[in-house]
Amino acid sequence: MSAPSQAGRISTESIAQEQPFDLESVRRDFPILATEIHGKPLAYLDNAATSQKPRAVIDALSNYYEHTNANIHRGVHSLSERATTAYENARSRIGRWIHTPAEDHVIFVRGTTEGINLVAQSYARPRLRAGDEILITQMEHHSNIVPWQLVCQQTGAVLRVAPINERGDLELDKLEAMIGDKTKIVAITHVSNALGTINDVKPIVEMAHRAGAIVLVDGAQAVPHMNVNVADLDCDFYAFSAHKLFGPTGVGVLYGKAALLDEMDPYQGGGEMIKSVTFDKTLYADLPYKFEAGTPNIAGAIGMGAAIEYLEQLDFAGAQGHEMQLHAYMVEQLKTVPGLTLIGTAEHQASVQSFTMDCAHPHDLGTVLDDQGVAVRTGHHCAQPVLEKFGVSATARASLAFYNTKEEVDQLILALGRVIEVFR
Ligand code: 7TS
Repeated sequence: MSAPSQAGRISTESIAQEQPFDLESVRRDFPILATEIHGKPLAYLDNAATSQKPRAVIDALSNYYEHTNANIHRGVHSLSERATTAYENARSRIGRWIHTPAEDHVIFVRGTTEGINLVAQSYARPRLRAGDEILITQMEHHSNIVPWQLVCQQTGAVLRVAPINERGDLELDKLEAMIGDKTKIVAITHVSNALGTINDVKPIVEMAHRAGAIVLVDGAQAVPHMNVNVADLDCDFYAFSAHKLFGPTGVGVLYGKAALLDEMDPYQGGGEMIKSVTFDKTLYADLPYKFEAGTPNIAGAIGMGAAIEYLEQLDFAGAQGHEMQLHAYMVEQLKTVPGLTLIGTAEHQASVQSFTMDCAHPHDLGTVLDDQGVAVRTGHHCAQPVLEKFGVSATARASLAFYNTKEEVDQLILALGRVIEVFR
């Protein structure tokens, strides 16, 4: 990861004392990292798919079910009040972590995918007209392509795609030239899951706003690697998932500006999101509840809050520094492997590296790596268009977190040597 980290975090009394980054002790916080696979120590290098969970998150989930479980925002009984407080505290903690301006909102959703679909259906669908344009980039995950294609089918709007160069960098001048009067929405990933490219989102937000368009940022791959500051980015929506941020699956967040959310109709109807209901008319609840129909993933939200609390007490800058160094080391080592081609060599890259080998299909390579205890993702990474740009249908992808070690990278490189022995 080589982009400058964004503005520092605000501190509040509830933030625990930060400890200097200590890799060995951090690893002990993640029980799964001690696992063996096929008799070898696990080298978990598939963090872009999902990250591992610290003990603090696992405990928060089981504590919730053991001591607090009740439905929220409903009962006057004590457990319900405790559950509601824990859920709302998690929301506030997440908001502080991403620097949500006081007037704006953090909405709990199932994850990045649901956050983007919410904006597509609640913001875009009622507003777009035939010929309006939605601008995305060539490096998007399917989650930031398909919801917009659906809206285009529903409204007659047109999906436009800003190109990337051979390294995997956005061609900013071309993107800028594509933003015009017809552009209503720019939806862009902060960090590419297939290439690791870190996009400089702020100037793109400025360009879009100058043209009167709103901006949604897909932050799924950014939040684990940098301090995101939505106030500074000035984006209109920012979506991310807890499970890539050391939290549980099935929960995530859509940040949105109040002025837009206020004007949007809900994405789903049901309990929890109303002020009053008659058969003639329903009045919706205030933000953010208007967008949280039904019983939410209460435990998940609390677990997501616990993940952020864990990150708050970590020396996150130290963790980032370690991860950046390890990424640089991994890339240098991968370059020494005969017949290996790096896919994605952008100037600013998060610790995600795709590659192919001339002797083996990525799936076969992944199987040999697994035999050696090394977990990487192989396939199209739900980003088929970007792989097509590089002329491949699949890659292997090693993606790091701050708990990974030099020894694990060495284990990957040795395992790639084994791939060569098996397939050459
Ligand atoms: N956007 C990006 C950039 C992603 O990397 C992913 C998941 C998503 C959206 C969707 O997130 P979800 O939590 O709603 O599923 N990416 C990956 C990946 O790279 N490997 O597995 C999932």
